[in-house]
Amino acid sequence: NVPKKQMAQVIEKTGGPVEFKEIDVQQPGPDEVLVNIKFSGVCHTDLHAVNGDWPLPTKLPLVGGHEGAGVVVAKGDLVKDIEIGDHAGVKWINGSCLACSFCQQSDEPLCPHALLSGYTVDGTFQQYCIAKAAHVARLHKDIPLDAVAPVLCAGITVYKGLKESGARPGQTVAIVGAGGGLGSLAQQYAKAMGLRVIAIDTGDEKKKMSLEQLGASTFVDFSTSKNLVKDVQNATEDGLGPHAVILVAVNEKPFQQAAEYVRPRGTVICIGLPAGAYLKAPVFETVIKMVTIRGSYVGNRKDSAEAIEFFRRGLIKAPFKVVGLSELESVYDKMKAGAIAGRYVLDTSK
Ligand code: 8ID
Ligand code: ZN
Ligand code: ZN
Repeated sequence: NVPKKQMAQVIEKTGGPVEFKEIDVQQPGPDEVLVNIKFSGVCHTDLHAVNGDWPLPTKLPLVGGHEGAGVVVAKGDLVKDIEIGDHAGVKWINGSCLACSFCQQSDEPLCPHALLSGYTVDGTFQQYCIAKAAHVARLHKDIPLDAVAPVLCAGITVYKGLKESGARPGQTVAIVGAGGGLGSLAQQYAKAMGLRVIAIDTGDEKKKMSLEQLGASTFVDFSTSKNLVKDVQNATEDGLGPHAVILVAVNEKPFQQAAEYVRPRGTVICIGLPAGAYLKAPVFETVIKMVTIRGSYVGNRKDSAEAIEFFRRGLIKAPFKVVGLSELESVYDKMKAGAIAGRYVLDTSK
């Protein structure tokens, strides 16, 4: 018995504010499921959506959110492989056409018809959310729904980014923005993959979390370091720099520094999406060091399943704080201030 009405966080116009209010529960279409969202992570992407930071417009009015974990409560006639009562995750990729050349080669994030949760379709900052059945993440019932929520965007994205970097066990990866949502999970995935981690971020809380909880071997504070390039390179055994750099900061500056400290033959993976930012790298060093610079965008369904399986096996433990769905605005305020170590997760019952 699905209710007709529910609570949601809605923006009516770009720039906000978010309003906590009652809205209708929607019915799933033939190839869709309706998921009773129990917990949803808050990703910096949700704040970019409110602010209108990117050259891609959102739907309006908009229910944000794309790290939703919950229970399937209704499904369309065509949905055969997921049952009511099953646990499921609503991800950033809400659906894709499954027919274009990108979908055919399992690059669903590149599908020109991809639906984006909490951006081009309503997302997980509501109690009942619709997603295409083909794309919802299947969650074992032994997985806690609060802790897995951040894995559904942050986890999948950094797991994919680490794979794209080509870094191998025993090598060193620098994670830039290491204390945030994506960064804290990136440290744990990197560790689970047998990589050494240099964490780059700022402040004592993020430093302590990185070194004591997440397994970083070194923390470099970007706001107090006198020479960031040297400090990062000196954190590697031979002083030649990390084999890979994972950029998850929401700031243009590090996107212009990474190619300078990455190791010869190293790879820079761009994931963070600061508004209006440009990549910059010295041509001379990039050429003679044979540096690779590439973008990485969420992950496909297989990447998602793999990232969730790492979590289910107990390899990924990243700190998160739970507050009510009604408190989203205050989470955005902390996020704007860069004051969140790890992730906030919203409990949709509060
Ligand atoms: O698929 C993708 N490419 C994808 C998926 C999900 C999220 C991309 N993103 C993007 C988001 O849209 C956002 O732009 O990744 C970025 C990071 O998201 P997040 O982890 O959810 O943001 P956060 O929790 O606010 O963490 C950002 C961290 O960056 C640090 C901050 O201190 C914070 O801990 N940071 C900043 I701002 N400037 C820095 C700098 N110069 C920095 N860390 C190091 N050096
Ligand atoms: Zn996200
Ligand atoms: Zn497609």
